[in-house]
Formats: sequence, C-alpha cells, structure tokens
Amino acid sequence: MTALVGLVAGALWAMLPAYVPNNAAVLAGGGAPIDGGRTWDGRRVLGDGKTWRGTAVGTLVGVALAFALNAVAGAAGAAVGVDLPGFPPLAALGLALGAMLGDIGASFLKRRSGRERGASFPGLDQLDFVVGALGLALVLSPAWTLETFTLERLAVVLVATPLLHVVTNVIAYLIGAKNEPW
Ligand code: CTP
Ligand code: K
Ligand code: MG
Repeated sequence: MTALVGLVAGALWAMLPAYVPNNAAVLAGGGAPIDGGRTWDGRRVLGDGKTWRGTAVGTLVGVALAFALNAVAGAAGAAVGVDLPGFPPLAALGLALGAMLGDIGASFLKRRSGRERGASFPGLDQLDFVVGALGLALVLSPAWTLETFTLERLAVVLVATPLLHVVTNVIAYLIGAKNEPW
C-alpha cells in the first residue's frame, strides 16, 4: 500500500458518514417541507426539496453508517495496511447532520439568488455538505476533527468530493432516483 493510497483511503473513510446522508435523503425524501411553504422576498425560504423526513433519515443513516464503520475499522484497516479512523458519537452526528445542514444552507442561498428548486449552482452543489459536515464536526467534536482531518486529508477531500459527487448524482439520475444529474 503506497502512502498516497493510504492517505486517500483514510480521507474518504473519514468522510463516508458525510457522503451518504444526502443520497439517503434523495431516496427517503417527500412529505412536509422544512420551511412549511413559507416565502421570503417572494421566494421560498428553502423549497419543497428540503423535507423533515429526508433530513431525519439522512442524518440517521449517516450516524448508523459511522457506527457500522467503527465495528469494522480495525479489520478493514489491517487488511489494507492503513490506519482508518473511528467515529465517536458526537463526531458521527456532526458529520451526518452537518452534511444535511450544509445542503439546506445551500438551498437557502439558491432561493435568495433566484434559483428555483433543482437548479444547479456549480461549486456550491459539490461542496456545501463538506463545509457543513466539517463545520459541525468541529463544533461538536473539535479534538477528533482536528486530529482526523489533517491538512493532507483535507486536500484529498476537497479534490475528491466534487468528483464523487458528480459521479453519484449522474448515477442517481440515470437510475431515476434523482430529477437532475447534479
Ligand atoms: N431531500 C429531502 N430533504 C433534504 C434533502 C433532500 O427530502 N434535506 C430530497 C428531496 O426529495 C429532494 C431530493 O432529495 O428533491 C434531491 O435533493 P437536492 O438535489 O438537494 O434537492 P433539490 O430538489 O434539487 O432542491 P434544491 O434546489 O433546493 O437543492
Ligand atoms: K443539493
Ligand atoms: Mg438538486
């Protein structure tokens, strides 16, 4: 295992509880919108694409994934010769809920800038949840976050996440789970 592969594996592993919530929300979405249909300056505060159910299911799935990863981190890490981080409960919650809040914050900004539900906002779409996840993890579990997300791993996350985001969303679009390929 080269150092680069180990670095990438550790960075993506540490981000998995933040990557999965948005995809789970797409599958679980529907029901009451968080903004209750309210508008601000003639536009929806968040829009129908941000629901209580999607947010709750996405967060729960992310936290559950973190706990599942905890159970296999030792064996998986030993198998590939990499030290894979575990997730304390508050770190798991920070990554999963933070990812959902980052996405919700982006919808707020999209509506303020006149973009309708489903419109793309290149850059924001691919990194909103990273900022939310790392930000809330830093608030809820500061020592773990600083120790886990070294500058090297952060660099990997910032480069790899937009690529992974584009690929997963195109797949979600092609299988009919998502209305737009972004
Ligand atoms: N979803 C949800 N709750 C969330 C996030 C997503 O229910 N907090 C579901 C919705 O059904 C949403 C779908 O996942 O339509 C796709 O998510 P996303 O692309 O983030 O939402 P959009 O509908 O494109 O809306 P927006 O323009 O506000 O991003
Ligand atoms: K989004
Ligand atoms: Mg969308």
